[in-house]
Parts: sequence; structure tokens; C-alpha cells
Amino acid sequence: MTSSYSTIVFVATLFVLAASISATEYIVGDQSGWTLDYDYQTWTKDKVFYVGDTLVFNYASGSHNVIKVNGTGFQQCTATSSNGTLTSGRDVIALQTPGRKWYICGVAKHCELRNMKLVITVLPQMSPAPSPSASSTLAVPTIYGMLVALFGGLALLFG
Ligand SMILES: *[C@@H]1O[C@H](CO)[C@@H](O)[C@H](O)[C@H]1NC(C)=O
Ligand SMILES: *[C@@H]1O[C@H](CO)[C@@H](O)[C@H](O)[C@H]1NC(C)=O
Ligand SMILES: [Cu+2]
Repeated sequence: MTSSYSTIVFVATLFVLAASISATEYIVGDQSGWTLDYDYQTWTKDKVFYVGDTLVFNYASGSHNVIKVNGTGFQQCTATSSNGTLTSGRDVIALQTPGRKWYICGVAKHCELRNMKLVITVLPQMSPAPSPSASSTLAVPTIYGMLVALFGGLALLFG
């Protein structure tokens, strides 16, 4: 009883940890997507973004777009050039560098009046690694091994 319960707990822990150190794909606005009058401030509140994660902006192509701007552009809802405007309706943005990132919708006054603006802070990767692919292939087995060893030790204690 105790033994099988601890097995379940440790396997669950292992999966949670393995998931938390691999890249996360965030659907901006979840099921609502990139849309009018959504509270993106609340959406970001409980999330921690890391280098290697991706943002996905879902919307009906033509109704909105996604423009990466700086802090000034974010506050004033201005984007000087349309260069770099994403319009596919399923725009995937890889977060490649740490720091603050600002995105707005450039259609009509959606940014000014309908809250289509998103600001996030991207943190460096938890384990320093030469490249994102190297970190996800190396870090997962390492943590895996540590947990398997930990579980093995506890199984000996409780088993
Ligand atoms: C923000 O971007 C605009 C162009 O989009 C540029 O003119 C302005 O200097 C930038 N501001 C800062 C603080 O970098
Ligand atoms: C964006 O601007 C750069 C140079 O500033 C240019 O090389 C590139 O072709 C432009 N891209 C688009 C989609 O206009
Ligand atoms: Cu819009």
C-alpha cells in the first residue's frame, strides 16, 4: 500500500519535473486566442517564460496581426514599420533571448481600445547550456537519472 502509493507519487513527480524543464508552448489567451477585450495581463500573471519556450498567437487571419515592438511602442500602441508583422493567424514566436518582450495588434485601434497588447519577461534557461537543443536532450536524462536514483533509495527504505 505505502509502497505503491509512493511509486505513484514519484512517477508523477518525475513527469512534472521532466515537463517543467523542457520547452513550453504557450497559447496566448488559451482557448480565446489573440482577440478583442481579453485580459492578457491576467493571462501572463501565473506564467514564467524561459528562453526556448514559444508563444502561439491564434486568430482569424486578416482580423488581427502580431507586431513585436519596444516598450515605447507598447505604451503608445505604435509600430513604425510593418516589417516583421506576423499575419498567418497561427503565429509562432520562439523566445530566444531573455528580457522583456512586447507584442501588439496593429489592426485598427485594437491595441489602444481593445487591449490587444501583451508584455512578458523571458528568463534565461535554468541550466546554462550551449544551445537550446543540447539542453533539452541533456537535461532531461540527467533529472530522470537523479529521480530514478532517489526513488530507488526510497523504495529500499519503505519497501
Ligand atoms: C522603439 O522603436 C521605435 C521604432 O519602432 C524607435 O523609433 C524608438 O527609438 C525605439 N525606442 C527605444 C527606447 O528603443
Ligand atoms: C525587413 O527589413 C529588412 C531590412 O531592414 C529587409 O532586409 C527585409 O527584407 C524586410 N522584410 C520585410 C518582410 O519587409
Ligand atoms: Cu487585433
